[in-house]
Amino acid sequence: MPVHNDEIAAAFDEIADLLSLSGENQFRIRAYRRAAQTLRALPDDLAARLASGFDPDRLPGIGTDLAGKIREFVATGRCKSLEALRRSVPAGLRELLALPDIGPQRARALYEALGIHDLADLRAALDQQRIRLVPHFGARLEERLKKSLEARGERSHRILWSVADGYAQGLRRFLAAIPGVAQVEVAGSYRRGRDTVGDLDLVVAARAGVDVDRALRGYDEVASVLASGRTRSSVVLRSGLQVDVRVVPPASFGAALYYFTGSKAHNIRLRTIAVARGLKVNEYGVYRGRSRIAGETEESVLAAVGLPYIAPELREDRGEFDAAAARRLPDLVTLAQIRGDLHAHTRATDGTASLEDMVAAARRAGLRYLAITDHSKYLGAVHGLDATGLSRQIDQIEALAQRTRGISVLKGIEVDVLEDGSLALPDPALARLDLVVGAVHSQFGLSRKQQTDRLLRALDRPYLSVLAHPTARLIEQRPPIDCDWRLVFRRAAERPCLLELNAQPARLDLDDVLAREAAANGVLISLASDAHRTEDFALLEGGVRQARRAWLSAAAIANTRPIGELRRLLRRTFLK
Ligand code: DGT
Ligand code: CA
Ligand code: CA
Repeated sequence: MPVHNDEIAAAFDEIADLLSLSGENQFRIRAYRRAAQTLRALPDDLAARLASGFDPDRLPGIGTDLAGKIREFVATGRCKSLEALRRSVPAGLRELLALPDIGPQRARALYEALGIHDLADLRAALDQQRIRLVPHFGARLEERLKKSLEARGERSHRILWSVADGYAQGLRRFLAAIPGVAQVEVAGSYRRGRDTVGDLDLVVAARAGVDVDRALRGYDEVASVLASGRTRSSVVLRSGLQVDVRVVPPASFGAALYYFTGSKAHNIRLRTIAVARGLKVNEYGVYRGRSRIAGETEESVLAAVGLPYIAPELREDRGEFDAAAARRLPDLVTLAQIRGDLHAHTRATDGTASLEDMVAAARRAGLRYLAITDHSKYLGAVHGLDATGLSRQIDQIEALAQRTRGISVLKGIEVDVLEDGSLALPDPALARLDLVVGAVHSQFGLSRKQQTDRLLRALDRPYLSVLAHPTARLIEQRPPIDCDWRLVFRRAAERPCLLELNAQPARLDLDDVLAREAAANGVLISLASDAHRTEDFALLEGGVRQARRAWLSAAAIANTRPIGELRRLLRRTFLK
C-alpha cells in the first residue's frame, strides 16, 4: 500500500506531540513539526520520488535523522521510534492537546497531579471540580476547559460549509424538479452561513398531494431513511450527512423557511416578541387568535411583529432583535462591494500559478486590485522568499504592473511572525513593499500570556499592514491560539494594522464573533482569499458570508475601498 505524505506528516506530528508530553527539548520537537509541514506542502507523493532515487534530506528542514524515518516509513509503513514513544506515553494524553487551553505542560501537570489519562478522565475531574486544585489551574481555567470540551463534542460531526454546499445544491435542484413543487430553499445553519454545518434542512413549498417524501427516497445518494411522512422526511446520505426536508403549502413557505432557518435561540426570542403583541408564530404562519395574518414570505412574518427584515446570517440571538427594533441593523457587506484582495500566493512559493496568471484570474473575478503576498523564507514548509528572492519578485511585479490594465498589483509578503514577535525578514527587506502581511505559522501552543505578548510585539514592528488568519485555527483540525484578543484589537486599531478575515473554508479566521469584536474595537478588516490557485478568488464569497455573520458593513472592510484610498490606508500601516 503506498504511503502518502499526509500519513508521514501525521506520524511526525504525533511524535512531536508525544515528545512534548515527555518534556523533550523544544528544538527536536520543532524539527518534527516543521518536517510535517514540509511534507504536507509537497505537490506530489514523496514515496514516488524516493522510488526514483530522491533523497528526502534534500527537502528544507529535513536532516539525516528524519530522512531515515521517512525512508523507514515508506518502506515498511511503520516508524519504530513512534511506536516506542506510544508505549511510554499514555495514549489518551495526546487527546488533551486538542483542547485550546491545554499544551504539553498542562497535560503533564494534569496527569501527574490527578492521574488524568484522557478526555474521559478530564471530563470526570471537571464534573467533580477537581481541576482547580491543580497548582496554576484555578476555577476560571476549569470553566474554559468545560466549554471547550462541550464545543468539541458538538463539533465532532460537523462538516465545513463549503462541503455541505456541494450536497445542498444537488438536493435543491433535485427537489425543485419534482412536479408540483413551487419553491425550495436550504434553511438551517447552512442558510445562516455558519462555517460548519451539522445537517441540512430543506424547506419545500408544494401543492397538496405532491409526494415529496417518496421522491426524496429515490434520490440516488440516499443511504438510509430515518423518518418518512407527508410533511417531514429525514434521510442519511451515503456520505453520512443527515438531510431533513419539510414540506408546506406555498402560503406558509415564508413562515416555514423562517422557522427552519433558526437559530433555535433566535426563534425562541421571536416567539416571545410575538406573544407580547398578542400573536403566535409557528412554521405555518403568524396568527392572531385563529386568523392567520402572515406567512407567505419571511418579510411578512417579521412585519407582522413590527420588525424590518433580518438577514439569516444575523439570526443567532446576538442582539439582532434590539438592533432591528431600533432600526439600526447593519448594512451588511456584499460580494459586489469587495474591490480587491490583499493576500495571494504564486508559484514563487506555495501557489500553483504564475504571477501573471494569478493577476489575470483576479481581474476576471472582477477585482480591481490584488496584493501578491508569497511566503517569507522562515516557514520550513515551502521554499519561502529571502530578501534577495523578494527583491527579485518586487521587480517582476513592478514590470507586470506597468503592462497590466484594469487591475492594480500591489507588492506584498506573507512574513512569519516568529515566537518572539519579530518578523522573519529584516526591516530593510520590507521597505519597498506596499504592504506586509504577518502571520503565525508555528508555536501554536504557547500560553495565553506568551501568545498575546508575541502578537503585541509583532504589532510594534515598523512594517506590518495586516495580521493574517490571526487565530491560526484550522476548523476541525487545529484549535485557535490562546490570546487576549481585546488587547490585540486595541493595539491593532491604534497602530493601525488591519486584521484579516481569511476566506479559506477551513480557516474563516477571524471567525464571526472575533471579527465583530475587532470591528467594534475600531479595527479595519482585510477580507482576503489567501488564494493559492487561480480558482481561489471564488472563496471570497465564503469570507463575505462570515463577514456578514460578524455584522460587518462595507465600511468595516478595507478592501471595499477604491485603490487610491486603500494605498493611503496601507501607507499609514508603515510606521516610518
Ligand atoms: P446544525 O444542523 O447543528 O448545523 O444547526 P441548525 O441550526 O441547522 O439546527 P437543526 O438542523 O437542528 O434545526 C434547524 C432549525 O430548525 C433550527 O435552526 C431552528 C429550528 N428548530 C429546530 N428545533 C427547534 C426547536 O426545538 N425550537 C425552535 N424554536 N426551533 C427549532
Ligand atoms: Ca441543520
Ligand atoms: Ca436538522
